[in-house]
Amino acid sequence: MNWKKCIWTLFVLSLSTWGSFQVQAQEESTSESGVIVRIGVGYGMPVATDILGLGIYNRDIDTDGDGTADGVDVTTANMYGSYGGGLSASVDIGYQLNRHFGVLLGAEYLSGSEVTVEEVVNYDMAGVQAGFDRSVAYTTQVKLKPALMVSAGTKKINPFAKVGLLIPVAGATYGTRESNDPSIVSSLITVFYPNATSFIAESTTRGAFGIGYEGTIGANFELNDKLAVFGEVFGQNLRIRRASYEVTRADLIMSDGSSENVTALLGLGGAYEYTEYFDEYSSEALAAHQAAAQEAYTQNPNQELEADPVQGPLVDSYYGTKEYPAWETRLDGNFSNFGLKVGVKFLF
Ligand SMILES: [Ca+2]
Repeated sequence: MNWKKCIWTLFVLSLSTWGSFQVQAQEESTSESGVIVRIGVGYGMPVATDILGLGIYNRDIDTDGDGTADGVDVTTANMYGSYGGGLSASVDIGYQLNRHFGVLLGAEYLSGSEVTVEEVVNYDMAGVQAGFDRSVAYTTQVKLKPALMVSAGTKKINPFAKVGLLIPVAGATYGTRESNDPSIVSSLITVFYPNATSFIAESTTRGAFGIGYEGTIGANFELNDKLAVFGEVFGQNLRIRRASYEVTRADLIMSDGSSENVTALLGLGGAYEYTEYFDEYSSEALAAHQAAAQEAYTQNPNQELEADPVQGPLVDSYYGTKEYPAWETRLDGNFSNFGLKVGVKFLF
């Protein structure tokens, strides 16, 4: 009986000793602490939860059966999306405190994918596309990313998880609006510019300060004590409130190929060259701001605001210009995404 107990004890002891050797071996071969540099490239899909705008699809229909169009069937659809999808490149610099914990400060550049924000498309009875008016946009963005990283601390394949903040520090969303039928853009265009055949506008939207967050899981594949490659899955949740919206170009292209800058006339359609966004403002303050914009125009009328020298100025105020921005309450944009990143990690 006794020798059985003895052998059993030896067996358990040897197992645990073997186990502790294993742990020691891992601790010795896995780098403990030091400066980390991670360089990665990723691709994120937009997490499309927001309504960006409307898609309106008009199709000619024949209701009385005589073969000619006498009505229009309109299909209206929400356009969902996020401006946060696209290719990204990142650099993280940090410190591995021990086998398990590290702190990082990263910078990530996003080259955003193009998203369709709004569109109107007209189809004839046969379903052939005729006129369209389409707005698309893409974002470029630089984010700072402070994060905490927890690693399993294992040899060769070392799983990790990372949580951190997203702090956008630079970038903008660039929009392009194009139409091959300016009457869709505004019925006023056909009145004042009957020879206009197409319309193109470009815009820049800039954001106010905002913070998002990112969660990541992945694994380092350690090539040696100093060098690893990694793969990770990330999810970024980020919304940015608008600070300003600027129309940088609004041109009508005429049938003779010439173009006419109509930026100053946007106000006729309730859009403006330059808009600023506020959480709140009073009607009294807005009225004073608009009066100042009108007074400034009276003092210094600008020929650029005239649509046609014969017909005289269509716009009699600087409201909606960079000097006297139009005011709107805040909108925000969705920059969330979900994707994959691969890269290399150095430990110094
Ligand atoms: Ca008919």
